[in-house]
Amino acid sequence: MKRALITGVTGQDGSYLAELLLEKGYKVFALRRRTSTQNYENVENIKDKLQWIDGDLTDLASLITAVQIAQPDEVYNLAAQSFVATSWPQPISTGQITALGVTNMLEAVRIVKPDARFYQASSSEMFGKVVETPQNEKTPFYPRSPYGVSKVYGHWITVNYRESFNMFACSGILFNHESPRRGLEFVTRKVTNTVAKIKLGLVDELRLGNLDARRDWGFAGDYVKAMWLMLQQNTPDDYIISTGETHSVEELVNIAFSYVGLDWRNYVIIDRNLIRPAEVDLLLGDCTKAKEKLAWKTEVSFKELIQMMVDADLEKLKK
Ligand code: NAP
Ligand code: F7E
Repeated sequence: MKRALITGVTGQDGSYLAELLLEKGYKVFALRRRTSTQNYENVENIKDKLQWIDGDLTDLASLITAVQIAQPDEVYNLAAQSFVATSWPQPISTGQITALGVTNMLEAVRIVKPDARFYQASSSEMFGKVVETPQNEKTPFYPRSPYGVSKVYGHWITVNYRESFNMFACSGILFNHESPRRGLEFVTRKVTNTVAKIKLGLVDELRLGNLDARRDWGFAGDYVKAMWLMLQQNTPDDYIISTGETHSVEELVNIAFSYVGLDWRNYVIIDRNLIRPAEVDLLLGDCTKAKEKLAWKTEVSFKELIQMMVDADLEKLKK
């Protein structure tokens, strides 16, 4: 039985990845940080099948202990302060978790179980003010937020541990991916959740920032399969994971409102407080390498994804 340690299991990706690894017969160890109110919403169905270990990405001692307990064959480092907008008011804690936290996790693995395979959750936010379109594994980074800067550090320290210590360390550069388990403050879920509330007569407006921003949005369930595939290869490497399509926030809004028979123009209000200090205007990924080397592909279209999320929010709210 293979053993995996996942950080960030209570988040969107961690919950899908844990399900995938359990299905594959892994023993799954889940790092959980202490919070006043524990939130297991995303892992309710598998909570009792996971081996929980208390720890925090900013606490190296806890990570060393976690690796000692788990003795993992594979480590998936998904934990992060992942909300870009929060990284401006909290740049230091974002750096401590999302940047230095990666070194802490790599050190724990290097010290206790250096032959474990390591996955780092890197991000298309590293491309920021893009220098070319589409973006591929060789596109230079130009991050636009403290979050993006932190992810660039996490990416390069992962590459550096691979080159310095010969560790099997991979960096997955994932473009935006969403699902009914997405946090409520990210734009897709904010839109689908509010559309469902409007449809049910619970609220009558949706406040948004920049409708012109464009993202390459895919389905999280498809993307965690790529994480696993990266760690099954003969050699460690870095891969772009994306759909190869880009859509604006306005298109997202239009699809969600139209799906429930409403015109978005009657409900959306532009709130200048939601405009970011520096924006990432356009992301579009070229995942040719992942398609060819990992035989990975995305299975859910953008429209299907948004409709799936609206349906799930309607169902949750009706309950
Ligand atoms: P998410 O839903 O925000 O989940 C983040 C997870 O990290 C949560 O389980 C959270 O635990 C945990 N965490 C936060 N701070 C921690 C700390 N100090 N110690 C231990 N755990 C901590 O994120 P996601 O969307 O699943 O994304 C997973 C990873 O991929 C993140 O690293 C993110 O930056 C990266 N990424 C995401 C996307 C995307 O589009 N989703 C794209 C590229 C890269 P609590 O429950 O305690 O808060
Ligand atoms: O914003 C615009 C906003 O917060 C998308 C994280 O998972 O993906 C995510 O980061 C776009 C931005 O995601 C609102 O300005 C307009 O241009 O959903 P988001 P993100 O910043 O792209 C990357 C790949 C990650 O790695 C991150 O961890 O939508 N936007 N109006 C809005 N965004 C939000 N949140 N709320 C609005 O009201």
